[in-house]
Amino acid sequence: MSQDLRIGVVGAGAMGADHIARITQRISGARVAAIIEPDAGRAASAAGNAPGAQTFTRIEDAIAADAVDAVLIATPGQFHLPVLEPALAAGLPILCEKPLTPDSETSRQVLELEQRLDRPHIQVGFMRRFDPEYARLRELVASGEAGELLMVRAVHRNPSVPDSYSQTMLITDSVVHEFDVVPWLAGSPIVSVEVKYPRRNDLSPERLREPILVLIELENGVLVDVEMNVSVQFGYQVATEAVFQQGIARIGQPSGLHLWQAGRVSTAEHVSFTTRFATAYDNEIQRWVDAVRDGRLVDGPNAWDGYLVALACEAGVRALDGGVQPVDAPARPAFYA
Ligand code: ISE
Repeated sequence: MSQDLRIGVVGAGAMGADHIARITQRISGARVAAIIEPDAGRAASAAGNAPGAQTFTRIEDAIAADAVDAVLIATPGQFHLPVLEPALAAGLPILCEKPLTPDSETSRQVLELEQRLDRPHIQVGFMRRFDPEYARLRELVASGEAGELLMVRAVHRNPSVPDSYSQTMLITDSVVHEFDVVPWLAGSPIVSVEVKYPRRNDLSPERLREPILVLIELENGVLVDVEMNVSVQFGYQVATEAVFQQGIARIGQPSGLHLWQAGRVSTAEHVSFTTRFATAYDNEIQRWVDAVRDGRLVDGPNAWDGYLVALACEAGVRALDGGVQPVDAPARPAFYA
């Protein structure tokens, strides 16, 4: 492909606007050709960051106008299916922000539609796989340099959450990332999920019972504990400690500048995932664009990975009410190997 890839970005909320600015300013080989957003104000303000982009209110219209070569879906999860269906029917490559869809049944429908095409067309936006520290940790696990991986201790801390954030979103909007990245790091699928409740943070919004401790068991016996905490107040922190036979590896904590000054040591910390994972998002989008341009279409988590995460989320939501909840995943079809 000699011309820039023409991307249609669907949804110009916070994440969509961030991707529009990223594609325009930092990604090579692609441009935002269309912004698909029903809210005219949002569309206009995002278009300010995408010179030459057309605006549409429906993906079908952008496809009919032959305005796009590929689609980046950045709407909330419940709006993904109505965009995935026409984009797949048009045979367009897709980068779909997490989650693929909000439940395993609709994710399965997406898999069926995608398998009518010659090869996978959907990449799912689990950006942590593109974070350099996570990538390094994965290499360490795979190399065996520190021996076998035994357990993983993870923290996932948000300063606060919006009013729309509900109890189940602790799992479906937040731990969803660990459900993708942990099996990828450890090279083994999730077999069960359990949730424990420590003392509640009185500073949490009244509707939330949190923090929570999520225990994830992998098929290879590795046990993962995730502190999911969305009222931590001080900043945004995603960190992992991996315990090996012969060593300990830690990533993500702290993630900012260390400053020794005036008799104090201080470290800057992120306050949002958009800055904490800025490099990961840049890498993710550049690698997707490169893959689409050279015909591979996907370079990262695919729709089957998105489906596995949907199954884990359903177990996680059940686990909010107690018990060890199994995750029964079917074998990966050859189409998604
Ligand atoms: C948000 O939607 C994200 O995807 C962030 O990565 C995560 O840390 C946060 O908890 C979610 O609400």
